[in-house]
Amino acid sequence: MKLLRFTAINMQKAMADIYEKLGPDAMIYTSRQLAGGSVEVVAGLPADQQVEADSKKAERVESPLFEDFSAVLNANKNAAPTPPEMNHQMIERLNSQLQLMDDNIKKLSHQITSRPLENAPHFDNQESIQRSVLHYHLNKLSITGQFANRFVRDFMTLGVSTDSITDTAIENKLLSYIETEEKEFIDQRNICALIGPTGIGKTTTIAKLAKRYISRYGAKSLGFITTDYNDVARKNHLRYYSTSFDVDMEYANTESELTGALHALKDKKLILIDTHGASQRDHVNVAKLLSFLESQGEKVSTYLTLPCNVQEQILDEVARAFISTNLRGCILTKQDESISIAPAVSISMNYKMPIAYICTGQNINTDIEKADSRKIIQQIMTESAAMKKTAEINLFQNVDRVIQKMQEGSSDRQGTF
Ligand SMILES: Nc1nc2c(ncn2[C@@H]2O[C@H](COP(=O)(O)OP(=O)(O)OP(=O)(O)O)[C@@H](O)[C@H]2O)c(=O)[nH]1
Ligand SMILES: [Mg+2]
Repeated sequence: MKLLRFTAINMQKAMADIYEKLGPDAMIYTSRQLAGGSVEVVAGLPADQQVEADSKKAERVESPLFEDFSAVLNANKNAAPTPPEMNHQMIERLNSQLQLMDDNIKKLSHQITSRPLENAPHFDNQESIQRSVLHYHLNKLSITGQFANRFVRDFMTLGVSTDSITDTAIENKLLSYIETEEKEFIDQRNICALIGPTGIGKTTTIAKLAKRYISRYGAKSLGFITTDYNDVARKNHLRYYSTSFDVDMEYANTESELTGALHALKDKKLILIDTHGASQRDHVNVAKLLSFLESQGEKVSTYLTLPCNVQEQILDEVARAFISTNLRGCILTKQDESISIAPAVSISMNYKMPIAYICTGQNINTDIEKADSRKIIQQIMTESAAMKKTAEINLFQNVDRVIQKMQEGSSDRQGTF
């Protein structure tokens, strides 16, 4: 067999040269990078094929190792034994290289095992399994965000076994996080403002709260304040409710106007303040609104309105933006338009905002209820079961579709035979 050495600027070029010179049966014996970036490849053809050396692109291998090796191969067509001294040299070299590699591997593995990796999580296998099981259970309940991490951290400190991580254990633990208001705020002397982004149901909820209040105490001791000056000129829904419920209403857009409005309504038992919606990303407007409400000191309690039909990350943004010294809790709206209330409930738990009410539709007479922790948990569980069912139905429908397609395909093929 003739061995040829090819040098080229890169491996692709070398391969092209080899292919051109030796054809598709070429066999590569060695390749190496040369100083300067070019490559050297030693290739040849099986002994029964002829090679014409091209001095430009390829040259006979001069190195003793390959000369001898080539000679050995040539002389060795019928598997004759290699010359013993050459064989010995090669084996010696290979052995010493293997020994060197073995030593290096040992050194590396010692370095890895003897030094703790920086920032590596330090929990044993059992603990990481428990964390995964907990996240799996929470995920089924649509609890996935920051609250899920907090829950898992807290749960792990109880030192439970993997077997004791059951739906019931999680349900009980969740129950200890959900805060709801013990007494309805409309049943006490109060000045409450609803805050949050636009279109999330603040005005509608105020109408619902007013209806609830009036059915218990009448309209006389109830007052409204609206901050929405722009809306007054067009069509203010609160003005409409104030007229139709016969509730006194004031406008306030500055701190001094708010002081005046509160003074005008000082004899009312409950004052509900409807604020204009401000995007959670409009920090200037939100800050203005919050300091406007905080200007009255402790007098005004604010409730963040959180729609249930919005992603948890967005609700998290909303909660972060609207946190203020006056924040007493939250009201969940649009539950009827959500798949699960878990994201909104998670935000309330994460930011420690007791849930006061849950709104379940557009009907101002019926679609509001006082929040109840047990009911909330039950609802999260029911929604999770419903989601599982829907997922199963979808899966079966998809399987049916695939089977149908396969049957159609096989009957098509039968038709062509
Ligand atoms: N399905 C459903 N719709 C609701 C609910 N609450 C409010 N809505 C509807 O949501 C829309 C917006 O409600 P608004 O009360 O005007 O919202 P807002 O927060 O006052 O909006 P801005 O004043 O523009 O900031 C209206 O069509 C309401 O009928 C609810 O619980 N469920
Ligand atoms: Mg409104």
